[in-house]
Amino acid sequence: METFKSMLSEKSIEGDRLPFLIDGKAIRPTHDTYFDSYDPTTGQPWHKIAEANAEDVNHAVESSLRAFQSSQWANLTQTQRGELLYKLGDLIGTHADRLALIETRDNGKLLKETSAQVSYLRDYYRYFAGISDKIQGETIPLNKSAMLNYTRYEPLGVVAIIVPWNSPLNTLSVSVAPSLAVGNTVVIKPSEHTSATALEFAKLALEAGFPEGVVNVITGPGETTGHELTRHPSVAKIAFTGGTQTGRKVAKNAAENLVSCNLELGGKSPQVIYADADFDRALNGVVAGVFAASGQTCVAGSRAFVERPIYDDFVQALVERANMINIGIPTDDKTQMGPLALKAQLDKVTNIVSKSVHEGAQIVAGGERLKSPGWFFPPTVAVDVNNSMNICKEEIFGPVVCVMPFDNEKDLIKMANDTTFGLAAGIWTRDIDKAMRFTDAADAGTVWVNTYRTAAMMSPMGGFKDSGYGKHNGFAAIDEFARLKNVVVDYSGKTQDPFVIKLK
Ligand code: TXE
Repeated sequence: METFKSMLSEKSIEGDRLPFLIDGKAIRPTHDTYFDSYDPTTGQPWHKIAEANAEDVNHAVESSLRAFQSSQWANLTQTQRGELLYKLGDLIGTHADRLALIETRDNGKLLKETSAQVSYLRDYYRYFAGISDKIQGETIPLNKSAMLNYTRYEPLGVVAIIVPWNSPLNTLSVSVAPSLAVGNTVVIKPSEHTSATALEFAKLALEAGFPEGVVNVITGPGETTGHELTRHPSVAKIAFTGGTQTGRKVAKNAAENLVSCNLELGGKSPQVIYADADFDRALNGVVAGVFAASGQTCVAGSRAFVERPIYDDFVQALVERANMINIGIPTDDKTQMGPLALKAQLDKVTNIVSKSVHEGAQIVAGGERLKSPGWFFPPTVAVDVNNSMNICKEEIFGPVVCVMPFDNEKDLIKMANDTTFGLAAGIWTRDIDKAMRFTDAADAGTVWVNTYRTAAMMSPMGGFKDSGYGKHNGFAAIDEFARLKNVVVDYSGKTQDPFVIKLK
């Protein structure tokens, strides 16, 4: 505990209490209310988080609005904004070990995974640093003479960013980086379960030179703090990552204020394995897709469809691999799967798996929580399942894969798309025709061929159907976090008939 305490910098910490970061200052909650944040590896609390009420939320949003309107921020050139983003990326790189360790302590993810994510973030900010002075509209010729018609991108204002507990720094960054590149300011509300790194991040933003108030962080539960933030009238845009039911509530608040939101919600993604696939690579891809991060990724490939001729062999090999996975302390380099991040998550996974047995599923690997301290659930393989069973319908967000056989392409596509979600899909085959037909037919925002979970800051990412709407990454993210204005200039010097539209 001590080592971790000292890793959270002294300025933001009062004992083990983490206040908000608003206007560049550590701010205590109005009613001095704090709640416990737990370490999933031990199941014990390790620090306290400040709980923001409506007044605190208002304070944060108004501070970000002032920053948005301040000349200190609004008058920066695009290149200067890019320089700040680049500096932020550098600082993330410098503090990578510390950030990764805090995140691991907070959500139980493997240290090697959080370390890789933080290194990626350094490059992520550099990428948007590069984009910031390349955000440009276009000149669009009109079929009319002596007219100039062009578009320009403008910042929106205050962007509210609400993120979940599975990859806090990563999920906040996919909205923060493009928001700042465009010239918005942000109020971040991390998950109440994993708030520590967002606060550390905001301090690095200050150190990088972002003016006070450009990056504010408030903390607290979703139903109160998150709700107040999403209904605040000065919020111009909401970027939400989390569960589908919460996404609906957020979208309702956005609709009430007529602001746009983007929703990165859950998934129940299919992984397809044809008999002609490279067996070992496909097996590895299925393992990586659903057991990495203990299955707590939005793109988890939680339904595997295996072509009948190799179905039995594939299930057997998958069970062997699942049983070999090294479960343990997330900071140990040999560990391959750590705990689940929350006790509620452990209960959810346990319940769904045990209920599936009553519905006729067979659990051929894992299936029950480990009898050790902490919230560990083993890699679990379910067979004799179908898409009408809850285990195949609900996003489990744990290390559980349902494996189903298929006999032909038509059935496969029907089964793969038979889900309310549409985030990602994967296919393993050596037949390019089959692969391409599947990429066309898959009802998913991202389709991977002979790879899985390959994310990149250049690739637009975001789901369809109950997986939400809007895109992160690449230039697509600029469209999400900017408004596009069209300007039409008539330089003919002529006066038109006011009652007839100009045709030429
Ligand atoms: O997510 P929530 P939870 C899925 C996963 C998981 C389920 C629930 O299946 O089991 O969602 O997880 C804030 N207004 N995913 O309960 O509740 C909340 O404080 C505004 C998938 O943790 O959606 C947190 O900051 N905000 C997912 C964030 O929303 C509200 C990742 C996410 O919390 C709010 C996480 C409200 N009314 C869970 N209620 C993915 N796709 O990556 C909550 N929040």
